[in-house]
Amino acid sequence: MKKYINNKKNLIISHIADADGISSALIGKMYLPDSDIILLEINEIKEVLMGLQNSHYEKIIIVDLPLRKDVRDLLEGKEELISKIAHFDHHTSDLDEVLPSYINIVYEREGKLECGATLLYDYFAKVNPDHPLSNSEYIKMWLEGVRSYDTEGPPTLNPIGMGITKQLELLGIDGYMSFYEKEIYANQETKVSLPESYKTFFPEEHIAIFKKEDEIINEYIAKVEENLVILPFLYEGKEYNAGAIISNQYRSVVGNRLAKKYANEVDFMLLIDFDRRQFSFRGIREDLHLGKLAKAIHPLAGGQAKACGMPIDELTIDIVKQYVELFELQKLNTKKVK
Ligand SMILES: [Mn+2]
Repeated sequence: MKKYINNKKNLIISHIADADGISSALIGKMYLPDSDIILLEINEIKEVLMGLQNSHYEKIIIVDLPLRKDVRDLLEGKEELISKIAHFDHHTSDLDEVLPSYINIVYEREGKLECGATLLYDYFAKVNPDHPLSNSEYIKMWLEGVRSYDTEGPPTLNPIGMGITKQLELLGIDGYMSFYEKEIYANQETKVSLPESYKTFFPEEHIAIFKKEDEIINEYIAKVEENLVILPFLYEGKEYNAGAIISNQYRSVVGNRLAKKYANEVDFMLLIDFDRRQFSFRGIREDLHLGKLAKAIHPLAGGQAKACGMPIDELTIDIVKQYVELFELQKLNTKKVK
């Protein structure tokens, strides 16, 4: 969790885990400068909201974060707190449930998948049509990159999205926010659509580092791949094979790349991240909704069809145990062969 608290009038709560959440926080801050910011993981929302009863905040914007059942239960009856909340989310895993009216999930519009940052920007641009940011072609292009990466997996279509995610890793959260804040103001007057080119959008020195980073990622993937274990999962009466690995970096790239590589052997990839105490599911199959599969295992799981997560806790620790057992077995067998 990362907090920027300065006794401001409003509060923006967003997702710490990726470029969508961080970009959303920046959009919020640029339209509502009088705001504190909290960036957090999905399982930290409850704790933060508990501390916000009777707070001085006038408006609480919650973006790119699903408000799962435990959070909704906590909010039940707390009308004053609820009345301050403006929620913008695109995660689909709770859509089968009966949701209270303060929950605002839009995952698709006009055939396009939305992300947290596009939803928040469209809202602010609509409410403030004359605001200079509302007509910024630069912002639209930047957010199209964020959207593409957040919702469409590794963007074959939008190289800007891929670069943005690398930039976030490169600059860190504060560096990313101050870089885009500066760029947005510098490009405010640009009225024509900039060319959607990787080369003109990013500073040259960033591109050079991205290339180096690509090499590092390739090495990283080759290393974690050695720990791949096939774990069976039962879901709706069918058995699915997960390609399980321990990995705490580059999770979307690692997950997607290995899901493609092992498409014949596994139905999806399962990344075990001990640092974040999270499992990440990544897949490429069209006929398997990983968000729903994960939800059948843990009520606090969630996400989309091809990318989702769930906590590592007492409900799911057996998966880790099973991974370790199979991993040891596999190691033993490889030794025997040798
Ligand atoms: Mn998102």
